[in-house]
Amino acid sequence: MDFYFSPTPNGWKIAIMLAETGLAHQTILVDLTKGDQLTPQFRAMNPNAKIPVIVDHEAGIGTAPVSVFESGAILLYLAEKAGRFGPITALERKEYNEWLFWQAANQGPMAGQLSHFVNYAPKDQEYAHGRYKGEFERTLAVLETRLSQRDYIFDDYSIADMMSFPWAFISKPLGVSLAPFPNVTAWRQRIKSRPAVQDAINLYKDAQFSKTTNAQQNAVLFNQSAQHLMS
Ligand SMILES: N[C@@H](CCC(=O)N[C@@H](CS)C(=O)NCC(=O)O)C(=O)O
Repeated sequence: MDFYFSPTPNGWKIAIMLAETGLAHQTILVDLTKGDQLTPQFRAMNPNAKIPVIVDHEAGIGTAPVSVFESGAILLYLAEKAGRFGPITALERKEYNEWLFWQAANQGPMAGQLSHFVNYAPKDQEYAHGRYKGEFERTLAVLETRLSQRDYIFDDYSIADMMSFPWAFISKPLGVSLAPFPNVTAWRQRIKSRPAVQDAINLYKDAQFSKTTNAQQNAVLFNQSAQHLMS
């Protein structure tokens, strides 16, 4: 498999799963600040022009190679391929879909916008910053309640945890304390201490872009419009 990756929360989700399962793959570093994700070749794999993407050269469904985009879809695909960390029964599939969709539609976008206003946007935007901080904290409260009765989102560690861990992992640099969320704090620590998770969050760590990205890089990452996806 080819794994198109950048050391970001969405990249880590898949890096964790690949490290946990040991599925054979090569990691291809995508330089988001240079716009590698906007090329026609990349957009043929992911029309949304974002990492993560995998290309499976030994696909069990369809004709290989098969490309998969969206982290939740990739995690489900890999769980089925590995026969681990995913749903088995129809009822479990329903529950996994709920938590994977929840992350992709709620925690991820709210944390991503908070990160934008903390790290990259001009500083005088209190309303937007407060709005996304509150929304991110709201998603932490959802996890806090869920984790009050169990160690993981389901009974055992699974792709649902891999999906939601990365943004909780970096809550402090986002300016959000986990102190009001003791169950999330313990869950975060439980996951962080796994050797596979350590390997994943250290993967290409030096390639992480920082808040000092320059104006040209910001133009690639933060001033996209329809024209970037239609040429
Ligand atoms: N919903 C997508 C989000 C993917 C995403 O936002 N990826 C970011 C990195 S964390 C990206 O590739 N950004 C590049 C860009 O926006 O140009 C998923 O879960 O896979």
